[in-house]
Amino acid sequence: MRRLVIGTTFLAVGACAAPPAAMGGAGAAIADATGRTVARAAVRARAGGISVHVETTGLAAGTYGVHLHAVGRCEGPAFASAGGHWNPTGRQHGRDNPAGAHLGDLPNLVVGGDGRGILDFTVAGAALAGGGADALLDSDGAAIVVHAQPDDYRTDPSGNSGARIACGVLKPA
Ligand SMILES: [Cu+2]
Ligand SMILES: [Zn+2]
Repeated sequence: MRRLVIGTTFLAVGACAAPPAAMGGAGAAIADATGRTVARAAVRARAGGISVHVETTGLAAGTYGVHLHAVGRCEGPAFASAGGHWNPTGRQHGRDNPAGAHLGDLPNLVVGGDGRGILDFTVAGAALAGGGADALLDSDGAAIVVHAQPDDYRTDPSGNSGARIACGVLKPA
């Protein structure tokens, strides 16, 4: 029932404001289990895929696995509610896995000693919206999740990237 109401709100906003822009991009504030925003993400539709930009100013120096997850719900502290990696093509995890990769697999986010890190990646062959079941923003939405450890780009289903430490729901922007 709650999701139905949210969906109606999005429709209303799209109808009154700018539908093309709403279909072309999405954004997320990525928050840790305490609710503190540690990173922001922007996703854009582009020819032949979607581009993902993640920027952090609030994580400890290190290397973190980051993925697009299949469900737009972030309930801490474990963020299991975001589901598995976004995987509309039915592959295994990781670009170095012969049976990979998930469309939601992204490169690791590297954070320097100043707490800053940027990730830019284009997911080829992916769709942002458009109503299809294989679009990222489908009926149950999508989330972007930061993990405690680096992704090894190979181990199914999550690259041995450890606990989910932060999560953001992607919303049309
Ligand atoms: Cu993940
Ligand atoms: Zn994956």
